[in-house]
Amino acid sequence: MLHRLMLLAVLLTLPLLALAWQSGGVPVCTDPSSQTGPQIAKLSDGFAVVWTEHRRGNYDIFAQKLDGYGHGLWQLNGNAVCDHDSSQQNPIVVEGNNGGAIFFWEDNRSQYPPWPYVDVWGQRFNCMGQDGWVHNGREYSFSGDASWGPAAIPDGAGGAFMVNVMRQLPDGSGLYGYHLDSLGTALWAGGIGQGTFLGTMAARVHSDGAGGAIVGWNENHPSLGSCLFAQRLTLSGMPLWDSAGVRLVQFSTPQYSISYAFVSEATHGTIGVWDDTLRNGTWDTYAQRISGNGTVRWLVNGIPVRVAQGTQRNPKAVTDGAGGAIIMWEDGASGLRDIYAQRVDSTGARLWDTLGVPVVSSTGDQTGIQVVSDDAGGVIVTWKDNRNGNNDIYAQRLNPNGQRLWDTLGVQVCAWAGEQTVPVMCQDGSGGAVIAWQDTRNGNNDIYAQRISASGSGVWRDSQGSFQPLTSNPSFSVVPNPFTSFATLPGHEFEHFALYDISGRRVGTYRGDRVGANLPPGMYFLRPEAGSSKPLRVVKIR
Ligand SMILES: [Ca+2]
Ligand SMILES: [Ca+2]
Ligand SMILES: [Ca+2]
Repeated sequence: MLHRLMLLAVLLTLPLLALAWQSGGVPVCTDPSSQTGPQIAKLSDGFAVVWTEHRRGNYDIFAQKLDGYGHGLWQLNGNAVCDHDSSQQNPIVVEGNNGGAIFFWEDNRSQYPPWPYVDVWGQRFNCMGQDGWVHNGREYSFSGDASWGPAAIPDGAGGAFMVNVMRQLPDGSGLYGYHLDSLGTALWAGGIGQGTFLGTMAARVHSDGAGGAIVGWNENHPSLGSCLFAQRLTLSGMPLWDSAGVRLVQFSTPQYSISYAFVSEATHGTIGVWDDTLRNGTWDTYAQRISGNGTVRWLVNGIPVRVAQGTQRNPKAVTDGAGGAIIMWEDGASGLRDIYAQRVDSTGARLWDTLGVPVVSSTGDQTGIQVVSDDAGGVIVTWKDNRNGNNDIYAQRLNPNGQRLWDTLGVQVCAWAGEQTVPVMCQDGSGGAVIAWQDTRNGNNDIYAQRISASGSGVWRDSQGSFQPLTSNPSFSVVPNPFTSFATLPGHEFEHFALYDISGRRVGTYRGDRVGANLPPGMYFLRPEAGSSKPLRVVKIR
C-alpha cells in the first residue's frame, strides 16, 4: 500500500514537471539537407512520418517510424523509401499490416516523352522499415501515361486502396483507382466516373466505414461545367452510386484550385465541404451531404456554413459521430486569418453560433488547419501560427458544444525560434494526437514531431537536444531478431535487461541469455537495467 501511495505521489507530480518544460518536440530528421512536406499515419504500434528529402542531391522519399514515446525505430534520420536518381516528391503514407506502412509518391523516372510528367509509385515497409515490395517501389500508371496526386486508405488486410489523377489523351485527365494487396499487386485497377471531361483534379478517398471507399474529385465537365463529385465504391471498383458520380456542387465558372474535404461514415454517407466563390462575390464555406445510398440530402449546390465578408477558405472537417460534421475554416473577416468552426447536424442545421465559433483569434495569421476526431464527439485541430513574429505550431480541442477544452489561445505544440510550418496530424489512439511539421530551427528544413495528450500536454520530451533515436551500440547485438521464443545478447548473458512494450509499459526483466521468453508477439524496446537509460534496440517477437 505504501508503495502504491508513493507511486501515486510520483504520478501526481508529473503534470507539474510537464508544465515547467517547454518542449520543442522530438527530431524526426535533422539531416543538414532539406526535408519538406511531411505526412503522418498511425500504425498499429507507432506512427509513420514520410517526407521529401534532398540529402543525396536529388529529391527522394524518406520515412521514420516513431514509437509511443517519440523514439525513432528505424535508422537515424530515416530510411529511404525511394532514393532513385530521378525526382520523387509529394509522398503520402497509410497504415500497412503488422506495424508496417504503405507509401505513395510522384516520381519522374519514367518521363514518358514528350511530357516531363510524373507517375505515382508506391512501396510498403515492414515494421522494421525494410522494403516489402520491389526496391525503390512499383509504378502505378495505366498504359504508360502520366499520373499524379495519390490519395489512399488502408484496406485492412495489409494492402491499400489508392486513387490518382491520370492524364487522358488528347489533353484531359481522369480519376483512376487501384486496390493493391500487401505485395503491391493490383487486385483491381480501373477508371472511376469516367466521362468525356476536360479535366479531373484533386482526388480524395476515405473509408466508407463498411469495407468500401468514398472517393471525391473536382471535374471540369464539358456540359456541366466545374463540379465536385463523389462516388462510393467497393474495393473491387464497383460503383455503388450513380455510375457518373454524385454531384455535391456545380459551380457557375471553371474552378481549378478548389480546396475541399470529406468526412464519411458507414450509416450516414459523406459530408463534403469546400471553398465556394462567385456565388456571393467572396470566398465562403459551403457543405453538402450525400446519404449512404447516394442521395443528395441538402440543398442543391450545398448549404452555407459561413458566408461573410472577407475570405473563408481551406475548410477541413471531421465526423461528429452522429451523422453531422465539425467543420473548420480560415476566416479572413477581420483582415487577418483566424480559425472558426461550426457543427452541422445530419439535416444541415448549424448547431453552434450562427457565425461559427472562434477556434483561435489571436493576433497574426492562423492557417494550415489539420483536424482529427477526438473520438468523443469533438475535434483536435492544429495550425500554423505567426502571432509571435515567426511561424509556430499550435493546437486546440473543442468539445461537441464548440467549447475550447485547452488553453483559450491554443497550446503551443512548438514555438521555438525559426519557422515551424506544414503541420500534419493523426490520432494517437488514446484521445490525443501526434503532430509532425517542417522546422528550420537548425538553419535548414528538418522534420520534428510532438504528441499531444487528450488534455493538451506535450508528451514527448527532447531533453534539450539530448533525444537520441535508438542507439546502434555495436556491443549489444540481439540474436536472433526478430525471434520466436527468446533472444540472447552475446557477451551480456548474465546482465539484466528490461523490456517495454510499445506503449511504454514495462513487461519484464530478463537475463541476457533469455530475453523476451514467454512474451506475446509484438514490438518491444530493450534497455539495460544498469548504465545507460536509453533504449538500445527494438526487438520483435513473432
Ligand atoms: Ca531521387
Ligand atoms: Ca517558430
Ligand atoms: Ca535538414
